[in-house]
Amino acid sequence: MKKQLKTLLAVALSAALVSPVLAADKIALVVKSLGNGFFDAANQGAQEAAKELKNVEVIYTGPAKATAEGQIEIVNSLIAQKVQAIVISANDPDALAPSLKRAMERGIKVISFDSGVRKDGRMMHLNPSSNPLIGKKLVTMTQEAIGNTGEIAILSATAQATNQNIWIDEAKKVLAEPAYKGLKLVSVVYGDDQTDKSYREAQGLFKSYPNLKAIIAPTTVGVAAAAKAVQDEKMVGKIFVTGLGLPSEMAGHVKSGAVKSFAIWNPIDLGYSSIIAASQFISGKVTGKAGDKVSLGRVGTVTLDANGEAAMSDPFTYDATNVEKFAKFF
Ligand code: RAM
Repeated sequence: MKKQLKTLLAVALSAALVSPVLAADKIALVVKSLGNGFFDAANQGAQEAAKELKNVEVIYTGPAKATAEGQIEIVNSLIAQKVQAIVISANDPDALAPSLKRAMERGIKVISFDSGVRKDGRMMHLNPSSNPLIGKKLVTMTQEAIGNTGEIAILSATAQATNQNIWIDEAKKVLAEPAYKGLKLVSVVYGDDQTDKSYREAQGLFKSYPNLKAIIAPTTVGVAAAAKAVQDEKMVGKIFVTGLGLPSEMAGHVKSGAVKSFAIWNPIDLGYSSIIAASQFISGKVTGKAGDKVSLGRVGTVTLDANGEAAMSDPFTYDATNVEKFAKFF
């Protein structure tokens, strides 16, 4: 009896000692909005990273609409839940900073990915690709579709989106180069990463600019909606759509001729890498200072610059020759 009690006590004690160690680290993946195929693909990669890391649980969350207010509410509740890390694609570079700072003061590791938070609101930002390269790509794809002259418009996501605003600025720099002087940017409109609003904004552009030749949409939601509007309004061949899209959502639009080419990086790898990066902060391997080498697992390693940022690979271009093949993946 005594022996049995001893064994029982020993088991209970070791369970008590071991269980805190076994409790999984909670990493929240906070996206701009739910229902966006791009973020669903990123989450697929994030869950893959969780499996690989073993003792990690990824909580996929985001507001219904792409607003900073919705994300702030979520961040506040994640602080209360005492997650170990927050990985966020921000709807605004500044508005999220105060609540994310509070999270960091409480010991939560914060990194941004895809769409950044300003430097004091996170420990690292992971760009999917080089921003100047994305700006250049958007313009060269437009030129390949319509030639050297014509009116063009941009259909973006939300007006405060960090990533789209940087890419638009980079595209404008390229458009200012002599080689592109025939491409006239007539308007920038915002579909807020909502399909119906993006569709209506595209229709608005057709009406306001009868000579419009191209729409550049640096958002997966906007580019698919604009291409559908071109098809529905029988504008195929008159107005071309290009931008950043998912092969799975764009294959039909390439087939219809509304889109000649578009680009994107691998969103699964982006989600995977962001979670692996966050785990490096949780374990204390990196702190986010310039020169830190952050492992992205099977994707490689990146080095943080003076701004605490790093970029992954070049965007990949899709057209009629390869879009079907990749549509299976994302
Ligand atoms: C949309 C989102 C996301 C962006 C992609 C290209 O899904 O706005 O932030 O990276 O498009």
